[in-house]
Amino acid sequence: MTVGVAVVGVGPMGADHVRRLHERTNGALVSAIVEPDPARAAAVAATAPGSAVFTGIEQALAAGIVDAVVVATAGQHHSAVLMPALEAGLPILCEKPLTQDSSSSWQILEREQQLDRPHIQVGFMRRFDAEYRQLRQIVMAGELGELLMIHAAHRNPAAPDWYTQDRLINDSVVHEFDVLPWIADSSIGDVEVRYGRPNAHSPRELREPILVLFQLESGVLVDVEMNVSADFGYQVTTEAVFERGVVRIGDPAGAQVWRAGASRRREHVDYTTRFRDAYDDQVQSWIDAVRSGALVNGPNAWDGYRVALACEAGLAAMNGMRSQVRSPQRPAFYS
Ligand code: ISE
Repeated sequence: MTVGVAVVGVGPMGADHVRRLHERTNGALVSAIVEPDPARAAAVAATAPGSAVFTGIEQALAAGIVDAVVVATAGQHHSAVLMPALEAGLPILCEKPLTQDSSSSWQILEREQQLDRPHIQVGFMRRFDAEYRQLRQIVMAGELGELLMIHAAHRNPAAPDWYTQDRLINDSVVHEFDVLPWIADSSIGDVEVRYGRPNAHSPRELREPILVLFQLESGVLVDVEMNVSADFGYQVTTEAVFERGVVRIGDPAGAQVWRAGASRRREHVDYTTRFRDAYDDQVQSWIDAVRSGALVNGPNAWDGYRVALACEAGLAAMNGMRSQVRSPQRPAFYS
């Protein structure tokens, strides 16, 4: 069976998914592109010949050509796409965040639980990155003793126009709130935010870089430098400190060239290249899960909800409060 996928929202992320599904994913085709901007829709549809263009998810679903849905609109529009897709009983890969806050995420969980099993996978693609996976394995195997601390850096070259202060948490640190507890196999207890010296090159309305500190229930202490005006390139690194060693991941691969008294290695400039393999593996394994009937093979809506709770604590922490992350009971549906 070839899975006909509707990609909803074809900004940079959605357009990247369309290309990936069309060019590099086995067992899938882009059957529908849902996008209200006609020029953007036409430009992206041209990269996936055979796809039909719609302005709303309901029309695409009514056309009877959609087996699965990728949600790549801005986060505040996710609920409006997730609800009809769940209503139609379709498998969904939803870009992060699941929704814009925990109460709307909870509504999604309630609706999803009316189905026979989880249908939503959340696009926390870092869980498919080979180095994060290796680090998790080292933690799980205990080969370096217990994990004690994690130092992470998440640096973007520059913030886009639409980037606002809350996005430091909801759009960017959201990844660390998912992947670092996953690596450490422990939930976030509380969150604190400290501000660095302001970067004169940051957009005026942004107060950053920030240092996000969180303690996991296991006691592991995590610090994340979130910096969206790093200028030199796109860099996401993690250094994990164990009882008997240190593991560092995320440094650029490829040739290191020594020349004229200096050594040089290329750095990434955006996430689509830094995490290209992780995105490809995520989408391929989701399509495989859809074809096998498993529907989800990766972080699910419950994970998305837990991260939404962490983001709320992170937003409160940006206002100076050290904030506890609520830890509700996981419904049996997600176990
Ligand atoms: C963006 O939305 C992403 O998901 C990137 O991975 C992240 O590095 C960036 O900060 C976000 O704005």
